Amino acid sequence: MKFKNTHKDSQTTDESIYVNRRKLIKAGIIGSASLLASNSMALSLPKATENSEFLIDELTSEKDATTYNNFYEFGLSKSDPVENAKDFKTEPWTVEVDGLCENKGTFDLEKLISNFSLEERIYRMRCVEAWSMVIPWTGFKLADLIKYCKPLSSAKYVYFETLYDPKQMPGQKGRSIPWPYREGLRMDEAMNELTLMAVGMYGKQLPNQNGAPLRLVTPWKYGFKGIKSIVKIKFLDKQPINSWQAIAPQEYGFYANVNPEVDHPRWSQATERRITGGFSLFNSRIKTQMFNGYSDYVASMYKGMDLTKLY
Ligand SMILES: Nc1nc2c(c(=O)[nH]1)N[C@H]1C(S)=C(S)[C@@H](COP(=O)(O)O)O[C@H]1N2
Ligand SMILES: [Mo]
Repeated sequence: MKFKNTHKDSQTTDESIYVNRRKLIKAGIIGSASLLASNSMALSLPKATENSEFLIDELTSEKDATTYNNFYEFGLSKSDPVENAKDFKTEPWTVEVDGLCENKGTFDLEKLISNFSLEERIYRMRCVEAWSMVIPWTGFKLADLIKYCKPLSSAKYVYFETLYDPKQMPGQKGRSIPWPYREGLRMDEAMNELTLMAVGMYGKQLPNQNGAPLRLVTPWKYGFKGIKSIVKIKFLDKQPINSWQAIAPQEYGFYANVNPEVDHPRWSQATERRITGGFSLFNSRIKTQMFNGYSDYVASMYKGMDLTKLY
């Protein structure tokens, strides 16, 4: 897949420091880079400012972020996806848009992406299993895709599905999850400026094990909301049920907002093990923040909701 160059800046910088557009910078959501259109994909990043007040947490090493994965379609252990997704075919790729919208159809991903501007953003990512990473994603805003689809006013939720192809995805031969993997967002969550459709990470095309060629990124929610290898997007008037909710509704809800005050029935969510890289895989335990530290961007969407019930 080729990416369109959507950004004027074209300086490169060290991976550990990035500076971004003013607004997102404030929340430590850094990024705004571009991918250059060329035969071999290349990424250009805005130049970082030394001693910037905007520096955020240390990035997780690319190696850890791409070899320690949950992607049950390729196996249940964290080391399975990198092994078993090697030959996964992500080109050509189509995305079906269906449900309560005007612009329905089956779209070629490469053409679809050319309608949107790509940017790079560094997000803290928190898995429900209480480990976390800091990852530089490249993607476009889901809001842009939604506008492109022209949803009807009756559309209240956006629903996503992963590819179902047991020949390529050996995990789908088992019944660990009701396949295909399913997720959903309320329309305001989907339109939130933090919500990205990622096509790359660490300045490169998404590796298969991280959800190539297109996956969802919602950094204020637990990792399982970040549905990978998306083939279908549907606009609904009713709240869908996601895969983990279907398996264990007492453990996994629809919202899946990171919340240190609401424990998982089997473990605490108050702290997390931050994976940065270096000598040991889990090198520090830190306090988990409400909405994973993104309250300024998302808390208003949940005003008046009982988050202990609507977890
Ligand atoms: N289709 C699909 N998407 C998925 C999963 C999965 O098993 N299948 N696992 C989820 C979970 S639990 C996590 S923590 C993230 C991990 O994303 P990463 O590999 O980029 O860290 O993917 C999410 N998306
Ligand atoms: Mo997860």
